[in-house]
Parts: sequence; structure tokens; C-alpha cells
Amino acid sequence: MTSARKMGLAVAQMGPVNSTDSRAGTLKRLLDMLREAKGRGAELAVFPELAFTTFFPRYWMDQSEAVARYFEAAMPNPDVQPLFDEARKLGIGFHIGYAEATPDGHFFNTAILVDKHAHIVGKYRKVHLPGHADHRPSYPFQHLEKKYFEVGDLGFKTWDFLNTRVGMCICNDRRWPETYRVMGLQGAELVMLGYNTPSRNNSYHEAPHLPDFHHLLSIQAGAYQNAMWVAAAGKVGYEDGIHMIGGSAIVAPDGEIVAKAAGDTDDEVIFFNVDFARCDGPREYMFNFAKHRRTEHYGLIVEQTGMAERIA
Ligand code: ING
Repeated sequence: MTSARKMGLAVAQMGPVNSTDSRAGTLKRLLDMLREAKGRGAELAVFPELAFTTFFPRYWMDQSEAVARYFEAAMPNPDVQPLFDEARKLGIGFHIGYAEATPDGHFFNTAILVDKHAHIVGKYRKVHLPGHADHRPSYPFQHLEKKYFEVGDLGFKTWDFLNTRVGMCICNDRRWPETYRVMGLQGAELVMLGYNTPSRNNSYHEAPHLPDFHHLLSIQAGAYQNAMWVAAAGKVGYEDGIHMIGGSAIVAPDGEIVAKAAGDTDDEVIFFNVDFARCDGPREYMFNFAKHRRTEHYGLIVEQTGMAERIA
């Protein structure tokens, strides 16, 4: 009988972070949710993408202005140090997303994994950057991640952490099956991610229920098809007047949603006692990669980027 491999896992869904909100006020919210996560029995708390600020890629501005207002020049730094100090005091790890400006002049949409001693265990830089790089004034809002961030250069790594193996991704990454598969092939049993997803995309009409559906479809499929847990933490509500979907959730390796945030405005912590033994059956049977995958037929996935010309 292998030792029980369990983890108290919390996902912290944030209400809006408006551009007029102070950094100190936002940090206090994060501290309150970290304390609530600890109180619920969590050993790890997952926070959203770009958690310290508003989702600024909805605005057009010069890179220098964006960097000055929204990027972190170091991690930790005085603005966020209290979060690291509280994590150490409480003895809880956390995952959080932020805009990273590197000392040598590079810019990434980044997330880190921090252990209960407040040491940064791992870093991920967002690979799939959605939206556009040019200014589109006719749009109701911009989505300028391709302008403000470079494509992540760290790939999809995994780390042995709290008696399991974990990986990270960010927001749009969760929609691409390759994201989970690359980490699943490394043996990840939990992928954590933050997201900031508008309820309406800014370029074509889709039925109002679809953004919520596609969010859950993506993380449930990723979990199921790789026999892994997925924890997704979003920002929700009207942020600077733009509505962001919530639906933060913890998904089991069989694809079932075991915990889901219900709110549409407020900060909300959800929790589940994750048992990594739930990966075992699916990995032995349905998604036994070694037994069932046929890589000799998968070449196009890495050889070809775009879709072939459509027939009409
Ligand atoms: N957000 C979105 C996501 O993939 C997006 C991208 C933009 C979706 C606009 C819908 C409408 O969830 C991020 N930050 O990747």
C-alpha cells in the first residue's frame, strides 16, 4: 500500500481588480485569501493570472508606461513581500501570476510556485499569447498580450512538490491540449493556472453562455485526457467595466469538477482534499501513455504550425 498522497488544495478566485484600486488594497485581499486558504486546511493556494493588478492588456499604452505601472522588476519586491512573509508565517505554499520585467529587458506574462518557506520553487512564462499586437480602436476593448509580452521561453516544466509532481500554465494555455500533454508526459499529477477571461471576446460574436462553457470544457478535457488534477483560479466580475468570467474550479483526473466558485463579484476561496491516487486507475488503463499512444502518427503536431488551407 503506497503512502497516502494527499494535498489540501485551495483556489482563490478574485473579484475585479480595477485600475483605480491601490496595490496595497489588492495585496490585502490576497493576504486575506491566503489566510482563509490556510484556515480551510490548504497546503497550497492558487491565485489568478496578473493577480497584483488589473488586466492591463485591455488597454493601449506605450511599453514604458505599461512596465512602469504594471510590471514587477523583481520577485519578490517590496510591494509583494508581505505575501511571501505571510506564506512563511502560515506555512502554506502558493502559485501566483504577474507581469515580469527581467533585468536584461525582457517582458513576460509569468507565474511562480512558492513553497511554505516562501522560496520560489518554479517559474513559468506564458507560451500561448492570445489577441493582437496592433491597436484596434474600433474594438470595445483591446487584448494586447502579443504587444506587452514575449512568448514564454521556459517551456512547460514540472516540479516535484508536496509529495507529487506539479506543472503550471496561464489562461489561454489551458485551451491548447499540447499544454497538458507535455506536462502529462513528464508525469505531472496537478497542473495549476490562473486566468483573466472576458465574458465577451473582442473580435467576433459568440453566444453568451459559451465563454463559461469553453473554460470548463478546456480544463476538464485537459484533466481527463492526461489523468491529472487541474486547479484554475480566475478573476471575476466587472473589472474596469469589462465583465470577466469566474468559474474557478478544481477538476479531478476523471474530469469531474470537485469544487467550483459560484460568485460573480467577490473574492472567493474554494477548497478540496486532493488524493493523487485518483490518477492511478486512469493512468493504468485508459490513459496509459506507454501502452496506447502511437507517436509515429503524431508528427504533424510539431512539424506543422498552422492549419492546412480550407477546402472552400
Ligand atoms: N484570456 C483569454 C483566455 O484564453 C481571451 C483570451 C481573450 C479569451 C478575449 C476570450 C476573449 O481565456 C487570456 N488572458 O488568455
